[in-house]
Amino acid sequence: MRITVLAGGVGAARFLQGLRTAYPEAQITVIGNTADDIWLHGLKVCPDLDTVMYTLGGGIDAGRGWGRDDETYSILEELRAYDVPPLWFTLGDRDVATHLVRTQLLNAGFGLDQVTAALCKRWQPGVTLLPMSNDRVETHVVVDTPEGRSAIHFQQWWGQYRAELPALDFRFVGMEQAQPGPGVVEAIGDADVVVLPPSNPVVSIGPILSVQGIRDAVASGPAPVVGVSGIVGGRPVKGMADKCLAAIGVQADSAAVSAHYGARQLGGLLDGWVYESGDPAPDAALASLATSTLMHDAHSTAELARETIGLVT
Ligand code: FO1
Repeated sequence: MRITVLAGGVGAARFLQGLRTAYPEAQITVIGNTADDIWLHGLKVCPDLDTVMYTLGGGIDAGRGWGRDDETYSILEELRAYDVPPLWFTLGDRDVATHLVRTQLLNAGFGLDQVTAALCKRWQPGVTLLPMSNDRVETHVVVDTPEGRSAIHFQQWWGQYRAELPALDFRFVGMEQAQPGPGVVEAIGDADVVVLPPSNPVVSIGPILSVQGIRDAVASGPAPVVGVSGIVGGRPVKGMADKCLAAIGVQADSAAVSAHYGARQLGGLLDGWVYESGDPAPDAALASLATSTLMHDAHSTAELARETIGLVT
């Protein structure tokens, strides 16, 4: 079976662990969000690609869900000593090695897809990890500060302000010019099933679907499309999706998120929707499954993956 997953960071990476366990024979392709990417201190950082790569490769800091395990912060301390901003992004020493390799390869002229494949040679994630685009796209958040209205990088809004500054708008800077990365549209068209895992619908799945041609490929492709809610009891299981949904006028509940993606029968994307038992049911046009969506251990995560794929295949 060929399974293609559109992925953000932590939630998607955990779901992918379950998917790999539940379907060891499947060919899994992951289309990763790169709109969270940021250039820092001359280095290209790709948080969502790295979260997927480290998680599936066994190198993730399991407590945080991002960054390297057994991490140290000498570089960050030195940057602090030099008072070189920005200091709100926690750059770990081991993680910096990844960014150094990535940046060197990009500077040598390789595309982000090739660079990601090179990094994955070390981590062997057991999936094919494709950036949504090789072109630079960055999510910026329009906020009001005491100094006036401005657009700040998503990572600053997320990391420094903990998404507490109300987001007035999200802008995917560079999106108009961005082309899908090599293999991305093909991975959707050739899939037996396409999955929208429990990732942030606004700033993780949103940018992927906004790259020219990707939404159309998902909506008009032959494969059934199934989504998993990352909202349980009106709150995100992890992260700050509620703040992002509020900014685009979507309620933080599972049914509202499924309506945001839309049922394929009604011109949207989804054929199926998996959501937490007890949460509001989605539109009857969708095949749906109310179950336990909390991925507390390897067993429950694999079970969720099995139920998700089983709903539409
Ligand atoms: N998240 C934070 O909240 N604060 C950080 O300082 C931070 C650093 C960081 C470094 C590398 C990396 O791969 C991820 C990092 N994250 C950090 C996570 C990241 O900001 C978000 O979780 C994702 O971009 C949202 O999907």
